[in-house]
Amino acid sequence: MKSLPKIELHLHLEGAAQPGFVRALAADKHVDLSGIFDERGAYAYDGFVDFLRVYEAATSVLESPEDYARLTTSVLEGLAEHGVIYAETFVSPDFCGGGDLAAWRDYLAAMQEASAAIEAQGGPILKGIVTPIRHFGPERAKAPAMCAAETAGDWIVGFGMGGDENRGHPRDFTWAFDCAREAGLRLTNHAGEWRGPSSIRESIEDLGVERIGHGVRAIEDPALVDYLAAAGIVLEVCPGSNVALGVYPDWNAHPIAKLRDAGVKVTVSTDDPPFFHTTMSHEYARLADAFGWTEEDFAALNRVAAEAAFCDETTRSAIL
Ligand code: ES4
Ligand code: ZN
Repeated sequence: MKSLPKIELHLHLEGAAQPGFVRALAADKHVDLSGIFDERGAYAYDGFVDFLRVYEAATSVLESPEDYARLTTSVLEGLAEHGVIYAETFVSPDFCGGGDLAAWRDYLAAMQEASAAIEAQGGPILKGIVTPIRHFGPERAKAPAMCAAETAGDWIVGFGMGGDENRGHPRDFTWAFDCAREAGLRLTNHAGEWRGPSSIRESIEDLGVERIGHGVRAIEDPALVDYLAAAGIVLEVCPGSNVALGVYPDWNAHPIAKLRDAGVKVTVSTDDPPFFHTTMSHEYARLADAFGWTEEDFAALNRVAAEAAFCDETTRSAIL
């Protein structure tokens, strides 16, 4: 599975930091992060809201553009080991400079340089999606939207909200999404993971997104499944994340195969791989076990992902 070429569209940059990477930074800075690891050194959390807390604690040791450059390099080296040729990563000005545009530009330059260096060596291509954090509230989503609008271009290609889906409604964030759209950014939103079909419908109707982060609970509404298929809305499905966080009890119960077979454009990603003890090769292997997917299925999956990628056409033709 490792050698098959793979495209992933839903990867949180800090969420891809290996525990060892975070522990090394914490040791350098004399920060005590022992509370977020278990006895074997893995991230330890209890459920989604606690996951977000541990995630933010781990992120707290990433304090400078240099730290993000090191993180970007380390993440891309890990992706290369699993055959990933192209990835889109969620990055937040909330974590990179606290929403300040000048600071964000420095963080962005560091990530972009690290990514260009890896790409120049024949490694994976990386693009960024600016993410506001839903549980920080609609007011705090405005700064990331303005940072995104100001830095939209070859590397920042999209805008997509993460965080706690149970807080508020997509429509609370229309200002931020309108700002990003007007700057030419492509849009996605986390929906249909912790809330049901209405959350997906609201993301499409109220925010105008063309992709949905997760979206798997569309399966609870057959009319919505038909609509997603007809409209060509793309789902960034993260099955290992869903199983690890208990959205579904096991891989066999996951709806990805049913969604695909109903004509919905599904793609596969890892979300926050070390938190969920997964990699892209692991996702492919579990999909092969659970649903009998073959190399042909994975090639088709990657074509859908390449078509749905937010990059420009030159990059798309390089990954198709
Ligand atoms: C998330 Cl804000 C954030 N970070 C990482 N993973 C996530 N999943 C949902 N929101
Ligand atoms: Zn996510």
